Amino acid sequence: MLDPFGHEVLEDPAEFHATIREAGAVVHLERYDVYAMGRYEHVHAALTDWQGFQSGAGVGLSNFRYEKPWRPPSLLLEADPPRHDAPRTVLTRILGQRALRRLRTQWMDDASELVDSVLAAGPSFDVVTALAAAFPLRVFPDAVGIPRDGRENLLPYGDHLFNAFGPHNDLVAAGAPRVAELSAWVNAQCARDVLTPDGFGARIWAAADHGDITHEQAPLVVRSLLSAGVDTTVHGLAAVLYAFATTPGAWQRLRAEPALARVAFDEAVRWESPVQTFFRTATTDIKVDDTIVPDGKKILMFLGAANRDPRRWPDPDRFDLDRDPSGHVGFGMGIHQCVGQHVARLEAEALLTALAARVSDITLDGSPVRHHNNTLRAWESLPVRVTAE
Ligand code: OVM
Repeated sequence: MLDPFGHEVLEDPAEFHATIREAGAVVHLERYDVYAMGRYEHVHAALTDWQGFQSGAGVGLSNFRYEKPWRPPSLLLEADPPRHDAPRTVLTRILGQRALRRLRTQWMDDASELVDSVLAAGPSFDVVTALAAAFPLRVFPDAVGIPRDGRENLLPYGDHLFNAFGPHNDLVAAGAPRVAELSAWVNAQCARDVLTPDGFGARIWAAADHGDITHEQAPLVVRSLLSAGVDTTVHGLAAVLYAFATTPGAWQRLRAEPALARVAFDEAVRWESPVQTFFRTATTDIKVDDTIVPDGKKILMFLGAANRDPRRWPDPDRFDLDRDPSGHVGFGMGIHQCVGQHVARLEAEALLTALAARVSDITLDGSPVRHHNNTLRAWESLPVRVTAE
C-alpha cells in the first residue's frame, strides 16, 4: 500500500482515498501500525465518540502515552473532557457569531480595499499570495491582537505544526531547523503585555481574571488561535478560489446570488478538506465492523476521504453550489469541531463578496502548484486571470 504521507498521495490523494474506503470500515496500515478510516459513516462515528476515541494522547501519529510531544499539548485539540471543557467554553464565547458582529463591517471594508489594490496591479496574479494568504494575514492577527513585528512567522509555524501531526518524514525534517525560533516567537505573542486590549487574546486573559480558566492556561489558549487560525483559513480560501476558477458557471452563480458565499466556502471545505487527516487513540479495545482496534492504538481518520464518500455524497467530486454541504467533517465533528469556524466563514464571506462585486470572471492562467504538507491540502501557487469591471 502507498504511504498516505508520501509525495505521490499528497499530490493527489483521490485514488488512495478510494482504496481506503473500499478496503473496509477500518483497515490496518502496517507501515505505521495504525487503523485507517475513510468512510463517512465511520469517520463521523469516531469523531463523535470522544470517550472511545480520545484526543488526549495526541491527534497526530505520535502517541503521547509513549512519546514526549514536541510542544506542550494544546489544551483544546489534544485534551479530553473534563480538562478540555473550560478552555473550549471560553473560546466558543470569544469566537462565537455574536462576538464577531463587531468585526464584520471592518472585514468587509478590508476585503474591498485588498481586492481593489490587487486588481489595480493587473488582471493576472497568484490568488494564493495575493488574496488567500494576504486577507487572513491582514485581518486575523489584528483580531487576536498581536504586534505587527514577526507576523511572517505565522504561516511557517503553522506549516510545521501541521506537518508534525504526520510521521517524521522529509517534510518534518525540512521544518526542524526553524522550530525553536518559530515556537519562541509564537509563545512570546501569547503574553498578556504584548496583546492589544481589545482582541481575542485580551479576552482570553480576561476570562482567566474571571476564573473561567487559570492564568497558566491563558497563554496556551492564545497559542491555539495562532496555531489553528492562519494556515487553515489560507488554504480554505485557496480551495474555494480554486473551485470557482475551475468549475464552469459557479462564479456566475455566486455573482447572481452573493448570499451563496458562505455555503460556497463550506462546500469548498467539504470538497478539498484543507485539514485532510487527524488521529485519535483507542481508549479500550473497540470493535469497528468486524475489526478490533486494540486499546492504545492510533486511528487515522481521512476527513478528505469521508467528505467525498459516494455512500454519503451524490457526485462527491463535484464542487456543487446546489448541494447542502452541512454535515461534512472538514471542520471535524463532535466536541472538538472547529471552534474558529465562524471566524473562517466570515473571512470567506468578506473576501468572496468583495471579489464578486468587482470581478465578472475568474479562470486559471497557468499550472497550479500544490504545496505538500502531512496534514493540509494546500496550494503553493494558483495563477489566475480575472475580468474586472
Ligand atoms: C491548537 C491547534 C493546533 C492545530 C490545529 C488545531 C485544527 C488546533 O493548538 O489548539 O485545530
